[in-house]
Amino acid sequence: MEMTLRWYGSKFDTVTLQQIRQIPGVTGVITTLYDTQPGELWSRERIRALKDEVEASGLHISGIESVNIHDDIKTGLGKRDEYIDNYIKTLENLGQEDIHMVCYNFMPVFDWTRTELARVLPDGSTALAYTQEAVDALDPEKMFESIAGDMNGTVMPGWEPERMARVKELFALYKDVDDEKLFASLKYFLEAIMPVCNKYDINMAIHPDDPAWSVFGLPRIIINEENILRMMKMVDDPHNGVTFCSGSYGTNLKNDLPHMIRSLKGRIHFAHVRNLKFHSPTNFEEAPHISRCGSFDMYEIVKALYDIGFNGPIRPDHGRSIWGEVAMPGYGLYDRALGATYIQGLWEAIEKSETRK
Ligand SMILES: [Mn+2]
Repeated sequence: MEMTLRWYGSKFDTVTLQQIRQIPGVTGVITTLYDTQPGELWSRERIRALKDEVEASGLHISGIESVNIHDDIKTGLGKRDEYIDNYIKTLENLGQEDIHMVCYNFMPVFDWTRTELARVLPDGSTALAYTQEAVDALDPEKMFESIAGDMNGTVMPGWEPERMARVKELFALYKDVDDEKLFASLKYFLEAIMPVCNKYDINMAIHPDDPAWSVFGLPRIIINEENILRMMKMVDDPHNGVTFCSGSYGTNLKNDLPHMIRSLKGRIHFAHVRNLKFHSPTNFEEAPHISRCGSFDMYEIVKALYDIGFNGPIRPDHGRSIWGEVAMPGYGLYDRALGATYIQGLWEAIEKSETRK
């Protein structure tokens, strides 16, 4: 595995490449062209400039999170072929710049969903949190307004104001889209991009839906082992793989995370490792990474990744806001840096106990 950190680019991130470079063991960043819109073609020049900037700091680009998918591709409507064509050209440009891992998601309308961006924990830190009761009480069109005030002046991925201004229109677009239709659209998309992925050895890593169930009546398919194995089988190519995000699959306590990791051997191209603390099955917050602070056995999760020979980029996921840092919720420096060293500690212990027998 390679330890990485997500970075949104110097124009958008409060964390600098120089700071990331000083986190022990972190050698790469997972980044994106944050100001591009879904469906837009990424030029080779812009990718090259981003790469040069990252490399000047002594780091490198370990993968892209994300190249977002246009809604026409997800719904199978409108200009989907044109947008897929742009996606293929973007992958080609990334491949030519020696970038070989692309994370994306296939969630309708809303990206990940939280109901609080700054729940105060007993130690005084704040964390992102979710309660189903709060979602059920909310008009989906008001979802954006209800959290916009907590973004610390940043723009959060999936919650761009331009997108949220169209939320009514987006709901109408997905009116006739159910799970089967979404699976069919995903298959169509994957079949179209696999040739370019094979040509440039680009691993596609779909991010799970978060939370891993339907919200506001919208279909969600990347939620459990059964569905993800269906997806692997329907386009059976090693480049069609997943981002294993423990915090997203883990929102559903029925998901056995270490078991899922083992069943996806060879198809996990990227790992997000984080912990959640549950107060009830539908009320949880994003806990510090270490096992004792949350509900997951992080040792078992990292051990499963080790056991399947996972060798892709791994990153700590959302962190709490601690030590007075003001940053994009979930994406401050300090708690993620603690997560990165903790995960590496687990990995070293597992590796040594396995190889010194
Ligand atoms: Mn994730």
